[in-house]
Amino acid sequence: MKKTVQLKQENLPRLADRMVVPTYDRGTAKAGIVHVGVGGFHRSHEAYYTDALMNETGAAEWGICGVGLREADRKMRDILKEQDFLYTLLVKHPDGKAETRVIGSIVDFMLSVDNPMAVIDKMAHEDTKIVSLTITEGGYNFHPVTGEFMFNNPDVQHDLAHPDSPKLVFGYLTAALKKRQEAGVPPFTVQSCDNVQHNGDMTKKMLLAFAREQDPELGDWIEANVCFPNAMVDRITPVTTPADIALLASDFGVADGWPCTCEPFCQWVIEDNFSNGRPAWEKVGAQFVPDVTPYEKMKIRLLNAGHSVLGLLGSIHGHETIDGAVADPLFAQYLRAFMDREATPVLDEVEGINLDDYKDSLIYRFGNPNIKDSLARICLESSAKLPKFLISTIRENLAADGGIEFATLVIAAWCLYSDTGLSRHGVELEIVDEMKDELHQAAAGTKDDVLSFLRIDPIFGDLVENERFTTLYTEMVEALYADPNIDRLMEKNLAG
Ligand code: CS2
Repeated sequence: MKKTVQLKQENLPRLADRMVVPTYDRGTAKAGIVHVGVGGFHRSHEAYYTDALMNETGAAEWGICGVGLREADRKMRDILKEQDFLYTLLVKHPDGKAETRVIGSIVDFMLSVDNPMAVIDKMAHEDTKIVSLTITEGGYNFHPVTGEFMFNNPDVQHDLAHPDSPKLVFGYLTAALKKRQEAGVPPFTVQSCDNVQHNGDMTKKMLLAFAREQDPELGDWIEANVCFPNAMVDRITPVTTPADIALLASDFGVADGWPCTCEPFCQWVIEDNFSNGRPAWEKVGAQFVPDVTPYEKMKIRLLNAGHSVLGLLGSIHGHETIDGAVADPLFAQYLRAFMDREATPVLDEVEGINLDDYKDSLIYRFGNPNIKDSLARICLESSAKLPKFLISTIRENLAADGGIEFATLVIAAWCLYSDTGLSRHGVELEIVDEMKDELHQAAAGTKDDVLSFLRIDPIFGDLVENERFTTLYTEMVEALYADPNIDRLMEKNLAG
């Protein structure tokens, strides 16, 4: 048994016989990318691609400086800092094999809460060519129905009043771009890596709304000079567990305080639209295409929505993980029927992709028994996810007279879930959502007003006025409240 070695730069040579380690010179790597929102997904995806590229070509100008905008980011920053920002990526295959590699592309990590100006200066530095984002679906601050920037968010008001110490990403981007404009430094690209359709266009629209409110001329300069590539991002990345940390120590002899686990599959389809250069990520598997629209819609409406279908129905049933849910034939059948009958009819063609094969591959990926992606993670922040993943499909099917039964049951289940916070067996569910109280209150009103949950305007908008939808929802929510046996209602949809 090998002695356990602490993950650190100076120990990399000792670790090289146990796993793949960076071969490039991290000491001289510049941070060409500043990334806001270093969580599991960034670490399994963009940081992974960038590390692979640095290994392949050196690419010393494309290191990553992580930025955390929340106090909650301190824990990861502290742990990563202790290990020179290195971490292990643990790629888990369905057959039980685990591949490990040490990722070295993150070369620094700053917390804006400690020093907002330092973060603005870092973004404004001429070495920074790209500011990339994983700020979650909710971070874009747009109204799901109107698509407009929400100025009534108190943090936005704070940022407009305090341009030197903002709280939100738009305040940072605006302040940094202003400095670059004043100093005559070319602007960075703003690259969204979140599951939002047209994520680049959406980021641009939101940033322009905010920047124009602060300084209309700067807004014009941003519009004319800054690129916002759209992208489709994909890699299932469950929450790191103590078992992952223990496995690395026992099987590989590595002490890593916060490794990252993920599935083998990985995809990144990006529009080649950058203001100030970019890494040659195509050398390590990313695809550059002229228009990413069909890819992103396909991924969000099938994979992410499929996750939400399993997540909410599965939570009420009492399943705990995605692989557990798809191993249940009723859930597997329901998922496929949702994809085939409701999600697919409103998708566009994707050149070179056979949608049936894509759906088969999703079910295979979801079934990976070593990923153990928890339904609690999937249901996290459903209020930000469902409008983008699922409710858009309902809207488009209502407009096209398509089927809505499979998706509507998920909304009814979400209401019960938000109201009782219990599975059908009375087991307490872990609900984490920025709108948790509002969701709970609205759901609890169901007994007096059956449409109470649908009256949450920033989620459902005018859907509450659509009779076809509300009639079906009413039937389903009444049936669920009478008997939370979700399986019976799933079977009914499948039979219908
Ligand atoms: C998941 C995503 O958050 C969710 O609900 O659907 O995190 C999903 O695992 C990734 O987008 C996969 O690429």
